[in-house]
Amino acid sequence: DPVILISAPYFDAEERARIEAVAPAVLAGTPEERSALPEDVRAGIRAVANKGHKPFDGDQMDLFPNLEVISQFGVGYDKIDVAAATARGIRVTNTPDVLNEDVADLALALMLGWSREIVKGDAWVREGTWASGRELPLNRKMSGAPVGIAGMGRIGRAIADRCAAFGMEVHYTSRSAKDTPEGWTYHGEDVVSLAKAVDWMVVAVVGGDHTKGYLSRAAIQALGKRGVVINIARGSCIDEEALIEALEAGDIAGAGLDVFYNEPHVDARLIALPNVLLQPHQASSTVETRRDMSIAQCDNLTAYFEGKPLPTPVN
Ligand code: 8YV
Repeated sequence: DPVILISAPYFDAEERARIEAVAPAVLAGTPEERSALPEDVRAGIRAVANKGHKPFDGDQMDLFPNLEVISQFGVGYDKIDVAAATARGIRVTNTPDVLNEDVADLALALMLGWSREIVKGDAWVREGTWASGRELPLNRKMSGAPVGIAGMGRIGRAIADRCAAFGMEVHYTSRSAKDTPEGWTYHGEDVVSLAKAVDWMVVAVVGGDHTKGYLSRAAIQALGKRGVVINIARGSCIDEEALIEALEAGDIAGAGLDVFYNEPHVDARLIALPNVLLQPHQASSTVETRRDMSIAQCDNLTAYFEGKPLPTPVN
């Protein structure tokens, strides 16, 4: 009988097989499918393997009276109601660290892709514009520019290290000052002060209620006309309405975004803007890292079933 609930439809065959190698599992990827499971099946469930960004709240937890652990595929767990889990004595785990490098790589790809107009340049060649004798219009230098990292956690640090390798002047906000190379400037939690100091703003704070709109309207305005906003965190971490208005008005220069408020449905105004580089929430989506995330998810499930300490607990 199943003891693990696979609570999202996004697992590929290999990831699912890895979960099923831990213990027998049943897939119910939506709230409707979960409520439709027979009561005795629900009572047998002790663990949830979750993935993606659909809410898993207290009501969902209550469908499974013997649920003890929720193992998230991903570092972010903002869609799991952790307070509700804790109140029910349910442990939550995530998959930190293994994705830091890929997420940082995508942040730099967005920065370089935006500044050097990689997408436009590709079309310039393919569509024959170059062959017809027209040069690509000049674009913008990234190396050496001042960059703000909003949130100097593990991913923020991986981004900052890459920016430093490009000779960029690093500024950051964070809950506490970090042990950094000399010359990096700490702005406390003052994201407006950070924005005033830089042209590039990379959002790398954790998602969740307490970081909703972290990059505020005031911070976006403080970035100024050369400002470029990069987001690899969560759509909720930016005041998206203020960002769109600033982009449309030319108050800032552009944006490179991997995450959105209402993803996968991206605001039509963003799609219409030429100065925005868009990606489909793919920062951790390499074969190598997704395998490591799957293993990390299952390591937490295995540890739980063997009564060992959970490798990466959240609560
Ligand atoms: C994944 C992510 O898209 O790790 C995260 O927090 O946002 C991404 O790596 C997601 O978690 C897949 O479940």
